[in-house]
Amino acid sequence: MATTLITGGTVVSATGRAEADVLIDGEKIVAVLTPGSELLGTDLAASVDTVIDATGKYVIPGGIDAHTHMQLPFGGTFASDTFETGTRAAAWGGTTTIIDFAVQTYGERVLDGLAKWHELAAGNCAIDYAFHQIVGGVDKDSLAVLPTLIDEGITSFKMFMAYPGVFYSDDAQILKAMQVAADTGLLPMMHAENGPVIDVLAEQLVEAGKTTPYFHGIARAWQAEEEATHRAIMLANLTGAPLYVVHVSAKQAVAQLATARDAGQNVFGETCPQYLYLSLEDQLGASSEQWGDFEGAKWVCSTPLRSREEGHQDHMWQALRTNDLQMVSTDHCPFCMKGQKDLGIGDFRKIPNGIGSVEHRLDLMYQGVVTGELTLERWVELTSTTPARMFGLYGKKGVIQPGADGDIVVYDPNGHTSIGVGKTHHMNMDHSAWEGFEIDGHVDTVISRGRVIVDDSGYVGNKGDGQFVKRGLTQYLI
Ligand code: DUC
Ligand code: ZN
Ligand code: ZN
Repeated sequence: MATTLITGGTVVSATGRAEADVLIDGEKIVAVLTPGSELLGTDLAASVDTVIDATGKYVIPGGIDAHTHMQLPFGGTFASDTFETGTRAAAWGGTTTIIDFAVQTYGERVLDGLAKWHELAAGNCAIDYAFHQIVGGVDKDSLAVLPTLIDEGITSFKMFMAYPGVFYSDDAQILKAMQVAADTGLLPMMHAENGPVIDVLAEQLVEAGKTTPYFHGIARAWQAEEEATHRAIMLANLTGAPLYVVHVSAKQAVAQLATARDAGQNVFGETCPQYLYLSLEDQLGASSEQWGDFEGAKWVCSTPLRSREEGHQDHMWQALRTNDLQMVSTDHCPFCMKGQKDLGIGDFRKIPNGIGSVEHRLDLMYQGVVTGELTLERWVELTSTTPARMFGLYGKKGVIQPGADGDIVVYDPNGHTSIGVGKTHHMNMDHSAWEGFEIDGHVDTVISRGRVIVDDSGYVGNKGDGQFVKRGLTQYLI
């Protein structure tokens, strides 16, 4: 088994940092050593297969992106990253595990949807992967099958309060599924937006001739997010189930989560880089020579980008500091402008919803360290350690300690990353939602289960290196 020693770096965890050398044997971390330690011999470097010099750099646990949608069927098309292209892009950006959403569409059986997802991913991934289950039809069959998912290593499932006629669940369905969660330990995840209300507002806007991407953000008002978040919290409270709210973007929704958490309820929230950096005014309202006022379609996602004037972005950063929000995932759901997003020219309701970010999450969040929004430790906690604990991977993933997988990123705080098509961009999309973003740091080396998959020469891994990981129950409950 090959051995690798990472020397001279600063190992950063969720709780602190220290100068330390990390020894990997085969796929596992076997030692974290004080520099100069002779515990394993007087010249350890001479006895290992590979030495990685991390002097002046941070050594962090590989990123875990707990919210991706490779190949998601949506809006009459499919998310443009396959498991192959999407996980390779993730690797470039220092993410060594994704948790993707297996999809049960309405009328389909959950286990058939899950089998399809295994088929799509198996043998194609550059990094390890796990699944949540989307339940697009809460019915007798899906309620009966949900508990059996735990043995499959799928310990969380997502429901939608939005998208009537597509993935939507009504309150009665949500209540029943949450009862199952309360009984079994499954973690329900919620897309919390009041879909029926949004659909009426969207229809009224389009009828009034307000059809550009900007109005996607107007139709998906923060009140619809706050109301649904509150309702989901109440249903969880009633049933005793925990609750994880995905892609929180409205400050009022954060307040709902914070109130419930202060009262001792097991509710959690993630946000995404787009809700920290981008806005209704600047992106959804953008125009360009190529696309005119359809330019904003690049940033059509749901929940939507919120108004900067209303202060949502600053509030999201604050909530990450105070742990009112616990994690940052991407909701990676890429669509090209040509042939996909352009389906919605003349009617924003037909724009496939989603932004591609899986490659850039670690960098974008590191920039928050540079600008003073986050500490280094909180960066690691938000992007790796809490995702591992939240979704039953901790110990194997999310931490640099003996026994854990050798999933490690060497990050250079003196490096630089320019994001954009033709620069740093490996996702299968014809544009970047992050074009022009400059990061004062750089992913230098990425190691996945002991194997270097990204180094100075670029991506050096192979399709199929990544394995399916069975997850345990959440390790994050109060
Ligand atoms: N939101 C998105 O932006 N895309 C896919 C599904 C979702 O909930
Ligand atoms: Zn969603
Ligand atoms: Zn999503």
